[in-house]
Amino acid sequence: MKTKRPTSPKGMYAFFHENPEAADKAVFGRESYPDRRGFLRGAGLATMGAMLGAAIPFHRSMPTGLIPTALADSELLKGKDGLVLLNDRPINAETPPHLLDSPFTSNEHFFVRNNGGVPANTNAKGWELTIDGLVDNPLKLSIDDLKNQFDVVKLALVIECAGNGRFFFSPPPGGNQWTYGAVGCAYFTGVRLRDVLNKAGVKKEAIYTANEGADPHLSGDPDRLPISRGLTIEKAMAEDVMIAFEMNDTEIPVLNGRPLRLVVSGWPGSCSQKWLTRIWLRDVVHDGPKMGGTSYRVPRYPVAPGQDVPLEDFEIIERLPVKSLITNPATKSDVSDKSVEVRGHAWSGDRTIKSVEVSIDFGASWMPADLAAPVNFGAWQNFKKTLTFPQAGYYEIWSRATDSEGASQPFDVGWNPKGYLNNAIHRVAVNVA
Ligand SMILES: Nc1nc2c(c(=O)[nH]1)N[C@H]1C(S)=C(S)[C@@H](COP(=O)(O)O)O[C@H]1N2
Ligand SMILES: [Mo]
Repeated sequence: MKTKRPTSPKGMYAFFHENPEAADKAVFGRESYPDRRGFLRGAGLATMGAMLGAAIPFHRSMPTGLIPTALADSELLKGKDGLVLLNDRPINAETPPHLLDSPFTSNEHFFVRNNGGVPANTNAKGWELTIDGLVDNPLKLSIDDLKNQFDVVKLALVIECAGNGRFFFSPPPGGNQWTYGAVGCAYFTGVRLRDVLNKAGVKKEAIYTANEGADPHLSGDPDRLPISRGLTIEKAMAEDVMIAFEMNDTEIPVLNGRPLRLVVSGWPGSCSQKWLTRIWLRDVVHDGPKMGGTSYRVPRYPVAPGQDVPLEDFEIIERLPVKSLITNPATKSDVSDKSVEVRGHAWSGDRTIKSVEVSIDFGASWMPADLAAPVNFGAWQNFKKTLTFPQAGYYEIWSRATDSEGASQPFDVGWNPKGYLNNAIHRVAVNVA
């Protein structure tokens, strides 16, 4: 009997979780033996070994449903390096903090958050962007038109998923269990959204954009969009909001939206529509997929962990809060010297960072770190500080950023139903020898 990968909207991760035996059958072409459940033997093991290009000496201890990391990475995360796969359908993968240590994020290390599939055609040639709705002159623009008709700018911009840090909320909200690495700051080259909107002539009644991309819905229904988010006109006109066609001076990786995407620094990453095909100007708050319900929305008042909140009490997330990330040393690493250079980045939506402080005594005292100015508005700011430890032992290095409005990171963050906006102080554990 022929078995194949399931075509349900669920990925292998969800499938294995719910029904490991059926999942084994789908992947390895046979059922697990009832008495040897979880042990891969015979043809299944040989097939997997062939796919990996090597025998698996410890196959007896491989749990049912375990997808070898090497397979998952090579198949799904082409062009990416060292990311941790959180889901395969849709593809979601985050960057371990120590791989974000360079001042800006490389294409290989930039995280991936998809709500649907990846478009089959991502060729720049023939790509068309439509600007329509409440504009005086609807536009259809090729990527060459964008390059030829508007000022081309290059800016370092942060994209962060609003669910970054969801893993740490309790009770655990559903969704991708992002820890720290659903964030990156890369150089994007493109044109300012406001220049394009000004050329189209935004009518006075327009209050919101509706952004659309070419990615298919996981159901396969061509009439459904996996996600279509929008921006207030005010944010759409900000100087750092960009329609980008290059990332770090080369093509945008397919998984990050080749050949054209929005980059909306400081607001939820979901606003940065990938595979961008249309910007539609509307006189209502956009109501596309993932604009309503609990998607990218939080209660407008503090709630208790696990509390039920009526939908009408949710509001759309706009700017993201002040945050910092330690990228060196890696957590749980050994520090052999009594001193170490702490490095990291800090950012705050629509604001700049005024200071970053670090602590090695659980926040009893704080030391200012050296903080670089942003290379442009919308970029994160790098910080560093050489720390000396008084004696050997277990330490935590904490970082806390304060922004231009005086907001700083809390130790504990209020819970919300979907686990958004976790901007708690970053804590890294080290053993000083
Ligand atoms: N077309 C499209 N754009 C999208 C998404 C998507 O699923 N489809 N995901 C959004 C979300 S939720 C985030 S956090 C960012 C992530 O950008 P990245 O995958 O390049 O890191 O893309 C946004 N743009
Ligand atoms: Mo996101």
